[in-house]
Amino acid sequence: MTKGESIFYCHEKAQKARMILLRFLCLFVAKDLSATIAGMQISEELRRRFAEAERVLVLTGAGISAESGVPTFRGGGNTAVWKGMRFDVISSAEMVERDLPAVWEWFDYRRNFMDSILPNPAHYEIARWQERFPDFTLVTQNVDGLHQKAGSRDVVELHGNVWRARCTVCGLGHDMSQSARPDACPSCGHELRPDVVLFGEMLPRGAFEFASSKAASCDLCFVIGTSALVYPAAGLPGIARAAGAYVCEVNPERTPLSDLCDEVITGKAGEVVPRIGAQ
Ligand code: BV8
Repeated sequence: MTKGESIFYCHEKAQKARMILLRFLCLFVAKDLSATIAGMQISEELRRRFAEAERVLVLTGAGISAESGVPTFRGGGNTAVWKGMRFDVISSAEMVERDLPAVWEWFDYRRNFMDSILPNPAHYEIARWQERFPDFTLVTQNVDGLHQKAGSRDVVELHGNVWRARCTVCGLGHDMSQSARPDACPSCGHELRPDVVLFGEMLPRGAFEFASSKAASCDLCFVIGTSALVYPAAGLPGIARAAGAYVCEVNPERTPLSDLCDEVITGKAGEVVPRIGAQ
C-alpha cells in the first residue's frame, strides 16, 4: 500500500475493513434494537442515576415472582383464589377468627407449592444490588421468601412470610423452613397461625415506618411487579417521589402508579432488571 493511499482504496483491505465495520454496526444496532423492540427502553437518565445513586429503595410485588411460576393475585384482593373464596376473604383477619384451619389449608398449600420454586434473574440481580449501593433497602409485599433464596439479606417483608408461623397468644415465632409446624405453641400451648399480615391487620411493628423513612431519603426508587392496589405498601413510591427521588416502575402493564413515576419500563422483571444492572 503506497503512502497517501487510504485503506479504503486498497480493494481487499478496504473490503475487509468495510466488513468489520458493518459487522460492528449490526451488532451495535441489534443490541439497541432488541432493547427497544422489547419495549425495554432504559433511558440514559436512568443509566446515569443508577451509576451515581447512593441510597436506593426497591419495592416488589407478586409480579417479580411470576417468571418463577408463582401465580400473581392479578388486581389485589377481589379475585377468587381459593375454593371459590376471594383473596381478601381467605387472607383476612376475620377468617382467622372464624376458621383458622381453612386459613392454614390455604397457606399450607402455598408453602408446599413454593417448595420447588426457584428465584429468577430479577431476584438474583436485586440481591447483587445490596453490595453495589452504599445504602440499599429491599421492601417486598411477597410472602414467598424468594428474595432471601436469591441471597438478599435484611429484606423488609411488609406482609410477612409463608415459611413462618406465630402463636396467636404469646406471639412466639416458628420457622417452618427447618421443621414441620407443631400443632400448638411449644411455649404456651395456644394455637399457631401463619406469620403473614392479613387484610385488616396492621403491618409488622416498625416495618412500614422503616420502609417509609428509607423511601423519604432515597435518591432512586424502583417499583417492580406490583399492581399498587394494596395499602399502605402502595404508598411508598409516592413518599419517595415527594422527597425528590427518581422513581422507576417495571411492569408489563400500567398501574395506578405509572403516572407518578419518572420512568416506566414496560416489560417482565426477569428480562428488564438484569438489563438495568448490566451497566
Ligand atoms: C392495614 C399477605 C391498617 C397475605 C397481603 C387505603 C385505601 C384502601 C384500602 C386500604 C387502605 N388502607 C388499608 C386498606 C385496607 C387494605 C387494602 O389495601 N385493601 C385493598 C385491597 C384495597 N389494606 C390492609 O388491610 C393492610 N393493613 O392497612 O392495616 C388498617 C387495618 C384496617 C383498616 C384500615 C387500616 C394489610 C394489607 C396486607 C394484606 N396481605 N399479603 C397473603 O399473601 O395471602 S396483600 C397481597 O396482595 C400481597 O402481599 C400484595 O400486597 C397484594 C397483591 O398485590 P401485588 O403483589 O401487586 O400482586 P398483583 O397480583 O395484584 O399484581 C401483580 C402485578 O405484577 C401486576 O401489575 C402485573 O401486571 C405485574 N406482573 C405480572 N407479571 C410480571 C409483572 N411485573 C413484572 N414482571 C412480570 N413478569
